[in-house]
Amino acid sequence: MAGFFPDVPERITFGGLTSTEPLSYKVYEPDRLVRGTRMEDHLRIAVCLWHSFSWPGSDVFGTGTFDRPWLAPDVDPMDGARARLEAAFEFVSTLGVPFFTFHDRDVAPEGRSFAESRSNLESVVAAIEEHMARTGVRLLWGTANLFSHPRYAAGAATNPDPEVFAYAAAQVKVMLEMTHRLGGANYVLWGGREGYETLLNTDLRREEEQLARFLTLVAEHRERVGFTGTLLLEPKPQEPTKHQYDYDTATVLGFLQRHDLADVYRVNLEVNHATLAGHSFHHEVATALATGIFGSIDANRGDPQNGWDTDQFPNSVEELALALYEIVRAGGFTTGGFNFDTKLRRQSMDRNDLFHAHIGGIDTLARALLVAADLVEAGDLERHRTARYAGWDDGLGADLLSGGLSLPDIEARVVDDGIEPRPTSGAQERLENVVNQRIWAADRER
Ligand code: XUL
Ligand code: CO
Repeated sequence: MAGFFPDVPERITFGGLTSTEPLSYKVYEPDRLVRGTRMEDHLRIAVCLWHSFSWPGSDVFGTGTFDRPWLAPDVDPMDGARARLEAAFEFVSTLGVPFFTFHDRDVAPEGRSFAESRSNLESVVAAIEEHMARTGVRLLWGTANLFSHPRYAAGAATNPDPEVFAYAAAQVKVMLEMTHRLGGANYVLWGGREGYETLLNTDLRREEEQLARFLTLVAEHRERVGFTGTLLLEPKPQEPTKHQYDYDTATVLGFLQRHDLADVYRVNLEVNHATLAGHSFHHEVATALATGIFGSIDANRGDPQNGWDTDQFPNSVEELALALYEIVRAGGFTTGGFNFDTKLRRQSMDRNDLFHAHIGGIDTLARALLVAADLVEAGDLERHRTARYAGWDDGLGADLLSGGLSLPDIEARVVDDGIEPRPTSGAQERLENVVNQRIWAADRER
């Protein structure tokens, strides 16, 4: 195929587990029905334009290593932006996944003024519109980059300078409108520098108030323009800041409830952000689902030996199967999906490494979905959980929850009824065996 990936077939197809073709899916079959829903519609996979097409492979010790001609210093930035879109849409449609995601500044260069940046973005969005119409690829979410430019060094909404707040608010207004124009299913706000480097110069009370005002303005504008997609906050505990306010799901929920925003915002959970917060990814997904703020997922993982955000492609079926079990059990995504906010390793400099990385991640998700569907269908975990809490459905449990009993009433009941609780097994190891059995069996046909 001509274009940026000349030696890749026009479409990555399903080859199956015995295939020796590296550029084929081993498990992912978009049309395969899993519990009555197509695999593609369960997973709603997206490719991100920033790490995959706008990052040159630089790190804090070295410059870019990747073959990304549109990023070369002698290329006019707007010509580069158009070339990048050609390559990105070629990639996404060859991969055969339904969605992409982008920040305003990944696709269009920053201008010399706010108005010039907006006009750059408008013309690139017009080109995106054409690529979307031509390829059928859709937008899972848009977002504004409020962390790269030096003006945002001390945060965007939480900056001590109100002019920075205003600039960021104007930038989000534009990008929310662009996301709406492109039919985006969600809009994400990752508070990259909404946090602090040192408490010695930070007014926590003011910064919380500023962030709440900012998010209220965004929610109001969503209504004003009639954007029906979901607004998502992306929890992360730190990096680049020492501390990020959207630390984890529970912290975000508390913040939303304090500011009457819990009905409007949901969370975009990232696997390694959970790890950095000292949680399992399973914990973050289960917490978001239990509290009604689950939205979408960034599927990239960390490295267990590193304390920073390596953004690696997912490769653990177990980790994702546990998360997908919660998602499938709860009825699946509504507007969310799995976004590959993933980075190649710096040495993966062949063009095709981008394909190998995504294919592996997508197959991992597909296989995790089969495990999750099997676990839901078999019902062992659900039956155990239901039986474990059965005491709360009626009798004493229902009376305790109804609010009709005071502590003295409860004491009397313990004495009068001769209550003597007997501990029962939590059966953790048996349940872990159930999960493993399904992982080992996941490829039998259903
Ligand atoms: C950073 C991160 C971001 C957001 C979008 O850790 O995950 O790429 O997903 O701004
Ligand atoms: Co992310």
